[in-house]
Amino acid sequence: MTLQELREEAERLRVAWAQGLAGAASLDELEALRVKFLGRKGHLTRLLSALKELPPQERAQAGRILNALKGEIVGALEEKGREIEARERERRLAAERYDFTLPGRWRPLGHLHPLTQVRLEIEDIFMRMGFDVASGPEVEDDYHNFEALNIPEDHPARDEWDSFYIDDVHLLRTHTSPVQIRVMKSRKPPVRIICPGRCYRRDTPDATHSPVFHQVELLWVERGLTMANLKWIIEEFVRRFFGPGYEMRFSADFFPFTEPSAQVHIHRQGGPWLEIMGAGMVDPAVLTEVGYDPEEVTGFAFGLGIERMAMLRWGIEDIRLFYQNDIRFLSQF
Ligand code: 2NM
Repeated sequence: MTLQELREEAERLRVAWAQGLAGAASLDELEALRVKFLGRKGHLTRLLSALKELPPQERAQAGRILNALKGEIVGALEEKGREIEARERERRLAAERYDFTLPGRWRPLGHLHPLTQVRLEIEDIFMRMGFDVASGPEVEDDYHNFEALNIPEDHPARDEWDSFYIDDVHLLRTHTSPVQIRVMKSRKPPVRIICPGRCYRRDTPDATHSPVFHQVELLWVERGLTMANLKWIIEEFVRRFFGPGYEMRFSADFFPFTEPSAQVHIHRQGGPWLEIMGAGMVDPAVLTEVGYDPEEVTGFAFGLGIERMAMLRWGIEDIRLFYQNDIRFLSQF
């Protein structure tokens, strides 16, 4: 090869390079172009290795020509690379732009079941008054569900027609009182607990009965407690749960596990008297059974139905609505 031929070849390369550069639109294409000209087997590299075929006195000049071309190519590569990067960044940013003035997309939201709402609210009221929330098994034994609660052998609740028996001694608990027996047996007084939970009774379903229902029972055992303390607690509960303006009335009742026992009613001006719970002073026989000394401590308890509270609060007339999972009903709460 002669110097003249090398000059011409370099000129053709410059033209080819300029065309290639003009057509490169991405970083990948630019890299391909770099390999094509500057790579190990690239056009310019091939021409540089042809230098040694020239006569020694021409090599320096040929070298300057090729180095100048190489300098152009390297510089142009860098500049074009920056250009393409800037353009791609612009495009990315434009695609990422948010319009914060667009309205949000509506998503249907679930919520807590009305019975859960009522339970949590009752738990909250009593936790704020210093009560612990206790729980226990739903499959109980005869001892904790009946015997320890002073419920006699011939009481109708013990009949298999009124309770769900699993075997001779086990049954589905008919109230949450057995939890209170378990807690009293495991702790010394003072005891301040509420026991929310599912209960089972062998009832035929109708507007006010369900074989599965929910209760909250409260128990406070401590030295010196009286019926007056019980009345205050219930009055405070009524005020916090139903709101102000309710009158309260206790009337005599009977439970095997409390003495005296009472039904509690509330009413608002012009309204009917509504039964909200049963309550009483824990029978000394129950305190003795759990190892407490009834000469030392007294206690009181009450039991209420969560379904009943929810029905009173929202004016619901059929208990079965709580269990049918009809979204038209549930979405109202
Ligand atoms: C009620 C009404 C009155 C009650 C009593 C006890 C215990 F364990 F202390 F003896 N637990 N729950 C009780 C008292 C429950 O439900 C209508």
